[in-house]
Amino acid sequence: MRSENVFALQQTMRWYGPADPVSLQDIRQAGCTGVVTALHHIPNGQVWIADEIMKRKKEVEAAGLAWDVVESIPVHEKIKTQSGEYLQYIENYKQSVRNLAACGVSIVTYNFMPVLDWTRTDLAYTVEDGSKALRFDRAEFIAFDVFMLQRGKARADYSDNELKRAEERFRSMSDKEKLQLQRNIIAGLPGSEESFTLENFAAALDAYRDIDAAKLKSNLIFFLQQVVPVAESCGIKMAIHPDDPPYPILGLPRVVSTEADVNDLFRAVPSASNGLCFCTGSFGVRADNDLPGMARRLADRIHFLHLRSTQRDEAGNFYEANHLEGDVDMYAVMKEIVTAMQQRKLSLPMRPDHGHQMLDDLNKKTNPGYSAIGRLRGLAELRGLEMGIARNLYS
Ligand code: DNO
Repeated sequence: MRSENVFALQQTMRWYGPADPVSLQDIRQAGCTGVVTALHHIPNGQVWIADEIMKRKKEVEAAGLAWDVVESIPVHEKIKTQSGEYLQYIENYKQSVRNLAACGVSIVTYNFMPVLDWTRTDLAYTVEDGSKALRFDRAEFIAFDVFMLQRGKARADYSDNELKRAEERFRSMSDKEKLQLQRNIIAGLPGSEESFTLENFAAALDAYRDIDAAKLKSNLIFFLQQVVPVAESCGIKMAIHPDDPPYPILGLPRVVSTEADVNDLFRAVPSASNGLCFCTGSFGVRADNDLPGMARRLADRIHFLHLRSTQRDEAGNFYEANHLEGDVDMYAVMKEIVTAMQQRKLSLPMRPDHGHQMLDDLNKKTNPGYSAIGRLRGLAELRGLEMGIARNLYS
């Protein structure tokens, strides 16, 4: 039972649209009141027209759900590198933001990771209970970078020990495993709007030849300076998603990995519409990210939450742990969120981010990380945690 005067999280799940094997009804039965979705069929860089937005909105509403959060309007690579028609792409982005506002959608999630969105090496890592999780294996990742991609400056990014381990791993892999690894890294995980082959991937990396972290951050700030005033004027909250994993990869800079990074963006464009998607799974891969402290200190700018945990080891590997286990102190984070919502007098949308493939879903074709039952388990656990904390604090 929820107390009427306590602000509680709005529970949502990501829905990939009509082709998603998880239906809107499944999501509703999981206890959600809304979905987070995007118009994945519109090519990256083009305007999302109102008709298309309304069509999706009506479809969601017909299932008894709301659509308040977009994840994501992708930021075109030309905007990140400030090349070619980037000013036109920024204009298109602004128009999509205006059209979403006119259709009553209020939060836009996006990221500014060069070339690749989120990155894992293994999409079916079996954990001890037999369910399957997503995993990042550092030796395999280095093996891809150094021996498969054969990136020119790759070796300089790793220690001798790491290179040795990567070489051993590479030698032990079959051709099939190598191909699978390559696909996992560059063919595009669910929600990534780009997909590469080994051939065109090198060219995509090359576009960043002269772009270091300072330049990428200034390109991001330029983008925000253009888009945030439009968002503010039409009541949209922009929510940047952190880098996953939260450090540079494949020689590409990443600039949304720490609290200091986020504060740079907030200082540069000090509008409440310039906000954050607080993703505990992404930030949580770095031991130096203090998640409860970040949830408290960044609270005013958090517009959307991805709640998930990861388990690291000393070798730099991590896998996606159960939502209440792993390195993220979900109790402490949730306490900050519940408190912040009462102070801000608003309900924040959240989604259980990813989940293990388990039970019946082990025999189904699922979007990696986005099967129904694992996310249902995560949501149920998070919902209970939230209620326990809220009752304890406010009743
Ligand atoms: C992965 C997702 C990301 C996220 C984008 C936001 O599961 O959290 O793909 O949607 O980075 O733009």
